[in-house]
Amino acid sequence: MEVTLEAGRPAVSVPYGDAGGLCRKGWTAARLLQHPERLRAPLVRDRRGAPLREASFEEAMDMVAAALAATRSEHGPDAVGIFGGGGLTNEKAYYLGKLARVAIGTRCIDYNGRYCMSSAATALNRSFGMDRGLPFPLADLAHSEVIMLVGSNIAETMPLAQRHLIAQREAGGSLVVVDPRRTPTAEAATVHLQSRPGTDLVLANGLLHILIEEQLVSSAYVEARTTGADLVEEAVAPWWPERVEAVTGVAVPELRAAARLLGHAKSAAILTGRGAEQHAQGTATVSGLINLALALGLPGRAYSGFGTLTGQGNGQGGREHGQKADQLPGYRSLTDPAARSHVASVWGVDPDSLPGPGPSATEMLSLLGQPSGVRSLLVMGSNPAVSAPRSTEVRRSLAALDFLVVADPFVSETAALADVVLPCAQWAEETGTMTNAEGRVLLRRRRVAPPEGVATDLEIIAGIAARLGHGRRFSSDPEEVFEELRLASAGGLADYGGISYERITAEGGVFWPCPTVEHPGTPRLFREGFATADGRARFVPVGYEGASEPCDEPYPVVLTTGRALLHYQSGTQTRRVPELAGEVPEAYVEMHPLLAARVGLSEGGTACVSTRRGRVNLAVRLTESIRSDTVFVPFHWGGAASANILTNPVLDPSSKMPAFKACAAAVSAP
Ligand SMILES: Nc1nc2c(c(=O)[nH]1)N[C@H]1C(S)=C(S)[C@@H](COP(=O)(O)OP(=O)(O)OC[C@H]3O[C@@H](n4cnc5c(=O)[nH]c(N)nc54)[C@H](O)[C@@H]3O)O[C@H]1N2
Ligand SMILES: Nc1nc2c(c(=O)[nH]1)N[C@H]1C(S)=C(S)[C@@H](COP(=O)(O)OP(=O)(O)OC[C@H]3O[C@@H](n4cnc5c(=O)[nH]c(N)nc54)[C@H](O)[C@@H]3O)O[C@H]1N2
Ligand SMILES: [Mo]
Repeated sequence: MEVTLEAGRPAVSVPYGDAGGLCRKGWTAARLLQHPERLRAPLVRDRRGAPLREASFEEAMDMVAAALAATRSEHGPDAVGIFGGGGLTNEKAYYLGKLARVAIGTRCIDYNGRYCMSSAATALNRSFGMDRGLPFPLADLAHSEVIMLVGSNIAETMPLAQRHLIAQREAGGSLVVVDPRRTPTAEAATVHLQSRPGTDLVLANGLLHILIEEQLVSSAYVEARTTGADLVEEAVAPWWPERVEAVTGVAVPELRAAARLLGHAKSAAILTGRGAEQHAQGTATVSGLINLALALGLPGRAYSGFGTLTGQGNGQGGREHGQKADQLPGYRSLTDPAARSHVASVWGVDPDSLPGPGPSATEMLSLLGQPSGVRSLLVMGSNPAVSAPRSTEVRRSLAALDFLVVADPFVSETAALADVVLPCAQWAEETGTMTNAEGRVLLRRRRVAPPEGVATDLEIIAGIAARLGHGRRFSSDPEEVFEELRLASAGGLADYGGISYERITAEGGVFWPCPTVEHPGTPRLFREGFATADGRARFVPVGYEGASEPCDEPYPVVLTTGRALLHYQSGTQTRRVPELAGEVPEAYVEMHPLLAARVGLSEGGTACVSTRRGRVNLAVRLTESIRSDTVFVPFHWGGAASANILTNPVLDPSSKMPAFKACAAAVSAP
């Protein structure tokens, strides 16, 4: 994507001819740079309840540092928290971790990737010993004989990547899509398994059951490259097809057809999206699908493998360099003594001074303002007042903090609750690296100057650190920060040691791990071995524990939530772009006409969707493309239309991922 100034206005173009492209959010993104609602000065509140007023950067930053220092001295360092985002550059994610552990000394840092990547990450680490979303370049998909997408609506959420699926189909390949809705992605599939939300674990075990029964398992691969297959064989034995049909709603012939497609393919890729992962058993579900991939002998083979389709702009890099509660840069563990001493030496501090792991995002938010919880919070790159589960309570507890500071280009729903809002530069106005869904580190260069009165996130982080007495350890120059990140990550799993701005530019991106400047980078992983101690991938037996919230009266339907093509996330950005908001101006609920008729609702009317957490009134959209026992609500709106008033905050026990994708609900006339 190129940004140029035309008569003082930023314009977007794509310099790569047919090989390039943008979705409509990309084409219209420059609208946000000179947007009338954009913040051009910090906003501060003189006391709780007072209105926000404009202030100078100096005054606002002094207030922030004084408040964080006061909380730390009165309540200890763990009373200060940081909440980051997977859209932030690697440099920022790395620096937020360093700010927490060095300048503040708090355990309490986590980020919105907990809502996004954590279940897949946990399962990938468990089976492969490392977590890179895609172990191969996206373009490889065009050559896979079979692709199975589980809970990913790639046509609307990664429209540009769709081209590889189209090429795959044109080359005679087959596409299996598992989704309770017949999405535009499912519409293009060879086989669409329209399963009940929250049952993919059963589906995975059921498909493996059929593969074993029909002798389609790749025994030589299992023997040579994996451990633990026996236990998994036992775990899937009770999942015969009729029983799987009863739980998932997918008919036996369709199950067999999908299993045979996979079992007979010379190359195949199994990929998950948030539909498979955002559940109370999200990690187990991903493990079930990895087991399936291992039984088929896919990981490490040409045009084959298991992967997860990472969401945010820097969803991959954002989860590698330390803004996660338990993590140090280079995907190192905060509890590993060798990792602590390596990173401490790069930072010039005593390893014993580094705090231990802290609470996950949802756990941190649920204790805000409580005696044992965080009392002063910095939010950078997220809008949890809209995107976190149980948003009504999250808004209440954000308001109960002693001090909230939010860095955002706009007054998001979270920023509106802050004591200080720091206006920050946007994507085209600052330089930094992002690691894409393939594990390829890319450089995004500054093309236009930020408006007067706006700072970059790195300037904000370095400014806070300096005011807390750590000025010499923090720079606001992205390349300097990246050079330090290289050293901090060197020797870790996500090793950026050999990557430089210069190389990224010359080579069109570099895939990690890349330990030395001579190393070519690693587009394809696991060809020879896995990142486990013995080099073998692990089968992990997983069992279904039933729906996390069963659908009984008075909540008889399943509510699932997700995305629409024209909006992005909590909507701070896309609800401000007239071309996008004009077309999809309000929140809605998708339901089948049969369900609507049963409860007396019709197209264009208003429905009340209620769950054990709350109720929301939404415009009705009737469609035969959704299961009649399921309703779908996008989460792009705040206030009274927020889907997260409804969602179940129950967490996956190992990843701490909330169950955004299935809870029990009722629909009625308001
Ligand atoms: N347009 C747009 N694109 C985006 C984003 C955006 O906000 N808007 N956000 C980005 C981010 S951060 C992310 S994480 C990605 C997410 O990308 P996706 O994972 O593709 O997006 P979702 O809409 O959350 O969920 C995908 C599908 O899961 C289905 N689903 C719901 N429950 C289940 C279930 O139990 N099982 C199965 N198999 N499917 C289920 C839904 O019907 C939905 O079609 O998109 C990225 N791209
Ligand atoms: N019900 C339901 N809830 C969900 C999901 C779901 O499927 N269903 N999906 C979850 C997922 S996968 C995700 S990733 C989260 C996403 O939800 P959020 O974490 O809220 O993500 P965004 O809406 O992208 O918020 C980013 C904020 O940062 C601001 N921003 C943009 N660029 C910058 C920058 O460079 N610097 C700074 N400081 N700020 C910037 C934007 O204006 C915006 O206010 O939502 C989760 N919540
Ligand atoms: Mo995400």
